[in-house]
Amino acid sequence: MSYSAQYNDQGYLSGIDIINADEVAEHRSQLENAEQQIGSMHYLAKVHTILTSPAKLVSHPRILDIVEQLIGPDILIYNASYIIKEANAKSYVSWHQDLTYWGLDSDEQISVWLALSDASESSGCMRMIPGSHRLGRQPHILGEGDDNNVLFQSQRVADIDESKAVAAELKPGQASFHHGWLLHASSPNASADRRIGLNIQYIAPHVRQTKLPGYTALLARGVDQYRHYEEDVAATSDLDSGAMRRRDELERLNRDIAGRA
Ligand SMILES: O=C(O)CCC(=O)C(=O)O
Repeated sequence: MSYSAQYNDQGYLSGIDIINADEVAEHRSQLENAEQQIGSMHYLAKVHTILTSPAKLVSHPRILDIVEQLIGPDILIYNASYIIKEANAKSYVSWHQDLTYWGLDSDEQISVWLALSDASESSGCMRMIPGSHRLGRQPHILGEGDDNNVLFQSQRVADIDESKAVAAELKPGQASFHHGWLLHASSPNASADRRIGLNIQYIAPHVRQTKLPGYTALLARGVDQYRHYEEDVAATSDLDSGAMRRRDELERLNRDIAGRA
C-alpha cells in the first residue's frame, strides 16, 4: 500500500527510517550540549530557529518526500519542538487531537515525530487509534492542575476504547507521521533512558492561522503563493542571542494560540 493510501486509511504512518545511528548520536549530542547551556528544551516552540541540528532535520529530504506525498509539493514548516520524557518520569500525554485548539482553518497539516532515542511502550511512545482521523473534531475536556500532562491545557477526549489503541514504537532515527485529527496519547517513561522526539509540524501554504493572522512559518519545499505567514529564519549557528530573543517572542505567541480554547 502506498504511503498516502495507508495514511488516508489509518491516519498515520510509523516506523519509517529517516537517519542512521551515527546521525542520531550527533543530533542527540547537539541537543544535549544546548541543554547544558540553556536548560531543558522540552516543548519549546520553533527550536529550528535557534539550533542548527533541528534546522537540518526539519528540511530532511526523506521526511519532505513523504510529507509531499501526503499534502502536496508546497510545504511550510509551522513548528518544531522536542518532546522529552526524562527517564522514569511521570509525564504523559492525554488522548487528544492536535488540531483542536490550534486555530488552523484546514486539516492539511501533518505532525512528524522523529525519535532521537528509543520510543517503545516502556519509554512511553505514542499510541494511536487507527482510522480515528475520519471522525473529525471530537469534544475535548479541559484539565486543570495536572503538571504531569505535557499538553498546555491538559485537554483530553473522554471514553476512548483503549483496546483499539496501537503503539507507534520507533527505533532511534525512525519517524511517525500523523494526521491532525488522529486520536493519540502517550504514557509515562518507565525506562532508564530519556525518551526524546523531535516533533515537526508541516502545513500546506493555503492553511491559515485564524487566531493570529501573521504568525510565522518557513517554506521547506515548493512555493508559497499565499503568503499568510511571516517568515521564520532557520538557525545557521547555535543559540545566537538575536535568534533566542525572537524565539522567546514566538514562544509567547505560540502559547497564546495553542494554550487557549
Ligand atoms: O511525545 C508524545 O508523547 C506525544 C506527542 C504528540 O502528542 C504529538 O506529536 O502530537
